[in-house]
Amino acid sequence: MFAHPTSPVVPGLQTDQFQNYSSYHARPGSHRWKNAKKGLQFTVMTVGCPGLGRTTFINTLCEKQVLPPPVYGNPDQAHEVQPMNFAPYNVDMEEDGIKIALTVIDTPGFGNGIDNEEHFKQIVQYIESRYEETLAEETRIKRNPKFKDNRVHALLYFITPTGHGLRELDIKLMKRVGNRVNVIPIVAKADSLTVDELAAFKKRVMEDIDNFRIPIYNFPYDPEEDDDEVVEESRELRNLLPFAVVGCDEEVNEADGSIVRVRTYPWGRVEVDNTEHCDFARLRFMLLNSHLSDLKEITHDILYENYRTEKLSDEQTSDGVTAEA
Ligand SMILES: Nc1nc2c(ncn2[C@@H]2O[C@H](COP(=O)(O)OP(=O)(O)OP(=O)(O)O)[C@@H](O)[C@H]2O)c(=O)[nH]1
Ligand SMILES: [Mg+2]
Repeated sequence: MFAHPTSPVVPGLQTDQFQNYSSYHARPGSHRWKNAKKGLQFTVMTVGCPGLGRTTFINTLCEKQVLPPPVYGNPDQAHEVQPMNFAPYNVDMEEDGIKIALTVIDTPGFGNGIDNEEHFKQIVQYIESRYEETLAEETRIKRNPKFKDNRVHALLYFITPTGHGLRELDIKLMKRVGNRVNVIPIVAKADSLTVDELAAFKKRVMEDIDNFRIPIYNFPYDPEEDDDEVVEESRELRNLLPFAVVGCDEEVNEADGSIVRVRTYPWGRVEVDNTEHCDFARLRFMLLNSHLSDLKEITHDILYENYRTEKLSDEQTSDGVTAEA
């Protein structure tokens, strides 16, 4: 099992270390890409309460409009609670010359009820059903060479920027799924908070994660085994958790010919790829570049392996009971 964050941190907006990531188009190569030549299947699930900016985030992440803008329905039906559903989107991307077959699974309707127990169950079931497919494939005598690995490698959990800390819903969901998937907590609509409020909010969220023993993906590293560069990078990323994100609503052509992705306000703008403004660029880089392989490996070697062991030992136990009866 991967560890909980060892110590709560006060991340704030760290401006100096991350200049490398601030450019929208220039992203440096990574030591983790050595074997990734053919293109990689990578699946991310986005979960968060309605209206927290998931659709906007997905489009910002993929650098194109993957999801259509929301269609607001008839106001007479606005009170009707829509059931949660799983909406997968496939996007072919290329990062540093590496092809990625990205699948984003959005979960519209999550958290819109008074009791969301059913939603927690459905999300766990969805993740487990993907493990089940892999297990069934592994146990076939003749494997399908075209088998697609549909396992969810990371779950981005959108935290409401209340300023107070985690809510019961956040704690419950992350605890329920944390031993099945790499949970990456993010502060949605981080522009709703001032710099100081955001730093305090991040600190509170990490304290809650620690106190409630919520298993999240906390950039595990081994100081003995890993290169100094990896250790340093992992520490920095851990200190940024939960990532503060802002979704882009406009692309602006600058006088020097560059394109800047922004969210505009009457008084100014937030540049979503600027690490001095939010953590989006750092999150994107780690997700689709530096830590993609790590997320896949942890999914396969630890999370799936635990599922497989539990499943097979449950089956053995029930066989034993049947045999004895
Ligand atoms: N201030 C701010 N507004 C945002 C941000 N991201 C999205 N929005 C706005 O929030 C509203 C909802 O955004 P969506 O991306 O549709 O949110 P969603 O989570 O997909 O919503 P549902 O699918 O309806 O649950 C839109 O008006 C967006 O423009 C952000 O980072 N900051
Ligand atoms: Mg949406």
